[in-house]
Amino acid sequence: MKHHDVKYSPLGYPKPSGDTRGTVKKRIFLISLVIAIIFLLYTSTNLSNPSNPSPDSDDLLDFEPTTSTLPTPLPNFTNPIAIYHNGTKADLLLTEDSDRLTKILPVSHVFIASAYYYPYSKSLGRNAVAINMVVDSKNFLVDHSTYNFIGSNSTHSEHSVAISQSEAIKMCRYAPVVARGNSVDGMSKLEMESDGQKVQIPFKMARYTAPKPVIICISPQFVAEQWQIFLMHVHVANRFGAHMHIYIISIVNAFFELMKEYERMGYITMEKWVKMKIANSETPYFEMNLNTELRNQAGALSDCLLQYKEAADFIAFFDMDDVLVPLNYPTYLEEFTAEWGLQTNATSLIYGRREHEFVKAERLSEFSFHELVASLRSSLTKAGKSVVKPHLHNSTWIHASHRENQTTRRQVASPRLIHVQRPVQKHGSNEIKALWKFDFKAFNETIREEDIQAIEEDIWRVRNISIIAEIGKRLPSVDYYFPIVFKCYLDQFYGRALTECPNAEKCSLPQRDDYKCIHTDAQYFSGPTMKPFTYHFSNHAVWSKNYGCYQ
Ligand SMILES: *[C@@H]1O[C@H](CO)[C@@H](O)[C@H](O)[C@H]1NC(C)=O
Ligand SMILES: *[C@@H]1O[C@H](CO)[C@@H](O)[C@H](O)[C@H]1NC(C)=O
Ligand SMILES: *[C@@H]1O[C@H](CO)[C@@H](O)[C@H](O)[C@H]1NC(C)=O
Ligand SMILES: *[C@@H]1O[C@H](CO)[C@@H](O)[C@H](O)[C@H]1NC(C)=O
Ligand SMILES: *[C@@H]1O[C@H](CO)[C@@H](O)[C@H](O)[C@H]1NC(C)=O
Ligand SMILES: *[C@@H]1O[C@H](CO)[C@@H](O)[C@H](O)[C@H]1NC(C)=O
Ligand SMILES: *[C@@H]1O[C@H](CO)[C@@H](O)[C@H](O)[C@H]1NC(C)=O
Ligand SMILES: CC(=O)N[C@H]1CO[C@H](CO)[C@@H](O)[C@@H]1O
Repeated sequence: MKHHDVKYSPLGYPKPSGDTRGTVKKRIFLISLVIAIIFLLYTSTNLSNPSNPSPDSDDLLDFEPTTSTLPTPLPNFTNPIAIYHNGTKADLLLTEDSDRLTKILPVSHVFIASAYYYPYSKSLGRNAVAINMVVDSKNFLVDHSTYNFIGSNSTHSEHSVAISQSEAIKMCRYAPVVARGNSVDGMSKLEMESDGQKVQIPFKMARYTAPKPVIICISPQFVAEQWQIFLMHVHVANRFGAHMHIYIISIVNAFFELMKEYERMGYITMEKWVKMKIANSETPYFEMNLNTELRNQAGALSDCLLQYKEAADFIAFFDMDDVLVPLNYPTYLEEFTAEWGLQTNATSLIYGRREHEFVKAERLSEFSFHELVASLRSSLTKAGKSVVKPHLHNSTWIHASHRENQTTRRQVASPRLIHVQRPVQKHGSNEIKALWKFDFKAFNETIREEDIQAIEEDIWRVRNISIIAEIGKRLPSVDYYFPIVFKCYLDQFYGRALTECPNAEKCSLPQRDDYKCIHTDAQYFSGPTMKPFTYHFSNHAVWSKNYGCYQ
């Protein structure tokens, strides 16, 4: 894809407008990620009844039960204890930079982020299986490769072949891949097979109902602290009839508690997104997180697609700081339906994004939606984000699927996403403003006064709930991680040609005693050495208080 050769912007269709000055900084992409952020592999947490994870049921139960221990093997799971050296055999971890994109290894390592079973799928057929993974894409031809799997119920086992599609970018060794195939009725066990060897992996039942017909999938957040952007997004989404499905790697404690309350109220679903780890290996490998694009953001969004494939009418793949306000209709459902009506062969709607700044309230008690909107200022438009009908896609990428024929993308002229990647502190240094300049002018999107008022009243209502008012007192009032991550991205890859796989793995995130995070953790498993594919995965993800503020 083109974006390797241009200044890095994870857009399949780099068509910036208003970028005539060509300053590299203007091309910078993912600021959203700084705030909104990304990543890591995700694990199925509930094998028994995963299709209806009640928003409330898992809060405390899935909190880290004890300090992490060695993974317990699944039934029939081959765990070669003999070679297990405290998680990793150091001499097998390859670090030579010159080899990262070329070295051929004895096996291709695969990390399974999630797998879904569909008794029936409109697009995938009966008893479909979709496996969402990260695959070593330099060891063999990743495109069009197939994966063998065995699905079983109590009476039958069936060998099947899953065909795959990748959302690879050249600079990263590991590629996000979704493979899909079909298996038995009432599948209760799923195994991956390579050359006669197999390993059982966890899977979840796809969802058949969604809280709302429109789901907004939010890229994984790490060291998340910008609760003002969350409040803006969640109340806008709710007003216009969408449910947010938010991937989280790490988040400051009070913000986590705030989100949990919104989850209890049914506005959002929080999804644990975990780091990828190779529990053990007998063959050499490159570290996965370091060699995967942006914490496998594409994998998180594909997970969301696969999870709601049968349940949602429309799925939007946005960042936390990409806020869409419908222009012509009172709901997203009507707006997207009407937009599709204008081009019935469309495979996605692409909403452009305008950079925005706004002045942040320092405290929840002072948060005013009127004031926030009044402080919004618009700048140039950048390439957008996609909204899809889920049956038309089997995978996606950060902006839109690489696998989609670009001629059937419908570029929506207006409205555009209000990309609030520039929160301005009332007090505090706002150093990012100096490092990364935009020419902000008058706000140039439409939010109707009646909507502003209704959103304001909803915020008042929520803020009046005593537990939320109490959490509000502990939310951070000044930025801490936002400028650190932003500067790291700026140093590493924003606004220039990629020279390495883009991600925040090398960012140094200082830890503070007075600023703690909830971070995901999980049990990690590695299957036996299998050729060509050796599988790794996690299970039983938890929210951990002990992991720290890391991405
Ligand atoms: C195993 O790993 C843990 C955590 O990374 C570390 O604290 C411990 O020292 C390691 N033990 C050995 C024997 O390497
Ligand atoms: C998705 O997978 C199904 C089943 O393999 C296939 O029929 C369909 O064409 C795929 N859709 C896309 C957009 O690749
Ligand atoms: C197991 O799968 C086979 C093949 O799909 C099917 O015929 C059979 O009814 C299934 N058995 C159960 C118990 O679901
Ligand atoms: C899709 O529809 C648009 C407008 O309705 C038309 O211009 C275009 O040729 C169509 N594309 C295909 C591939 O049918
Ligand atoms: C995209 O669709 C158009 C119209 O159907 C077709 O001519 C073109 O070959 C397709 N491009 C690709 C890359 O499949
Ligand atoms: C708002 O955007 C439209 C379309 O991009 C443009 O024509 C108009 O001049 C802009 N208005 C302001 C006040 O910037
Ligand atoms: C919130 O509480 C205040 C005082 O406790 C009350 O005056 C106000 O009407 C409440 N607002 C809503 C929307 O419930
Ligand atoms: C393939 C395999 O090893 N299957 C075994 C899985 O575990 C059950 C019960 O523990 C055995 O009965 C199977 O033979």
